[in-house]
Parts: sequence; structure tokens; C-alpha cells
Amino acid sequence: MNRRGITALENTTFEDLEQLKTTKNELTRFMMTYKFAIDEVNTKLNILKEEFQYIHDYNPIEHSISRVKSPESILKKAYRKNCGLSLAAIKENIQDIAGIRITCSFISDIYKVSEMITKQRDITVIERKDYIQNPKPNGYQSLHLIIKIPVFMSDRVEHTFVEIQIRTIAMDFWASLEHKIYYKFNKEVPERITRELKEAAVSATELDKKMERLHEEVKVIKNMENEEQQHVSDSPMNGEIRQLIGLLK
Ligand code: 0O2
Repeated sequence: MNRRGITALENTTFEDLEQLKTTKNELTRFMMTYKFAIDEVNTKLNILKEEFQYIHDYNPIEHSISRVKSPESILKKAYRKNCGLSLAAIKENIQDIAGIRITCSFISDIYKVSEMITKQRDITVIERKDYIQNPKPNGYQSLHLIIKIPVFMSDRVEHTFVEIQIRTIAMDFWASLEHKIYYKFNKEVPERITRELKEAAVSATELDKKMERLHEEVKVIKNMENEEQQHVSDSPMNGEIRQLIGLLK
């Protein structure tokens, strides 16, 4: 440690240390709130997944990932938004500190999952951006929700923002690679690449639509098969066979 550092330490009072400890505690609890908010939404997602699978024999959620924004990214965003650096200002103005990304199998699943989440009574929808109905000019597609969820701490309830992005596998594939390419080119992408990325987004949409159509067709075939099976098992002949099997037991 250099001389200046030693002098600073020598001049530190007990009150300074106490203040430092309080600030550190506040900051840790602040960040923990977002982790708990994510835990709560993840629990809801797990319940929806399991129940949906049980009822419909099908799971609309392929996978989901979550993250709490790093303190560095939070500060950068606070500077960019010029919203002030107090915890209260950050809490109010930065709504994506807690983020969850849900990847669905089909476009229709996105809206099903979104509805299942937003109709829960303890969730308040603050904002809904449908970049599927209205893709961004670069081709980006996703359904974005900003929700508020109560987090029950030991001494208070914190109503906490969570950003939820819901997209298909194809949309996610495009967004992940676009993010990488953008990052690699240091945010200055040549015009040809921008155009080709947009074309790739259109191809991803076509793929999504094709898969959705096939999914619907297979559903109709399955339903017809089920009805046929039901018809066979309801027939009087089948009743007699069941009786015979019963006697043989
Ligand atoms: P990160 O690192 O993913 O969190 P905001 O900046 O959130 O206040 P904005 O831009 O209107 O306001 O929010 P929007 O449109 O809802 O987008 C927020 C997030 O969506 C981004 O977060 C990205 O994760 C994603 N996103 C939006 N547009 C694009 C895009 O063109 N390409 C890709 N790959 N992702 C996009 P962050 O904070 O930018 O980044």
C-alpha cells in the first residue's frame, strides 16, 4: 500500500467503518431482492411446466435462463439513462436488473406462456412489447414483458421489476448470433452484414411458421386417431371382450 493509502486508513474513523458496513449491507440486500424475484418467477414457471405437461402431455417451454445484471452494467445503464445513482433511483428506472429468457417450441406457445404468467394475481404487468407482431428494423423478434412481483423479505415487501423475454428457438438462435456479431464488430456492422442478418431473421420466421403449421397438422391427425380408438373401445364387441378378460382373471 502506498503512503496515501496508509494515510487514508489512519484517518478512517469508527463511524466511517460503520457507514461502510451499512452501505455494503444495503447493496447486498438490494441485489438479493432481484435474485429472489427471479427465484419466485422460476418457481411459477416450474409449476406451469409440470402442470401443463400433466394436463396436455406436452411442455410449451423448451428451456429458460435467468440472470441478475452485474453492478457494473447497472451503473453503466444508470449513467446512460441519466437517472441518478441512488438505490431508489436505480430501483425505479432500471427495470431489467432481474431478467428471465424463456425459449418456447412454437410461436403460439409464446402467447400461451405469456398469458399464463400475466394472469397470475400477484403479478402486475408494467409493459408489454411485442417484437413478434412488430419486429425491430434489424429483424429482432421476441415478446418482452416487464412485470412487478412482490418479494417478501424479513422486514418488508419489495415490489420488484423483472424483465421476461419469450421467444422461439429460431428467434433465440438469431438473437444470440446477432448479439455476437454485433459485439465482434464493436457496434459498427457493415451494411451488407446488416442486410444479411435481416434476411436470416426472415428465414427464421419462415422456419417458425412452417414448424407451427406442421405441429397443427400433427395435432389434428393425433386427435383423429384418438377419436377412432375411443370409438373402437366404446363398441359393444369390446365390452364383451373386456368381460371375458375379467372372467379369465
Ligand atoms: P442485455 O445484455 O441482453 O441485458 P432498455 O435499454 O431495456 O431500457 P429498450 O432497448 O427499449 O430499453 O428495451 P427492449 O427493446 O425491451 O430491449 C431490451 C433487451 O432486449 C436487450 O437488453 C436485449 O437483451 C434484447 N434486445 C433488444 N433488441 C435486441 C436486438 O436487436 N438484438 C438482440 N440480440 N437483442 C436485443 P440489453 O440491456 O440491451 O442487453
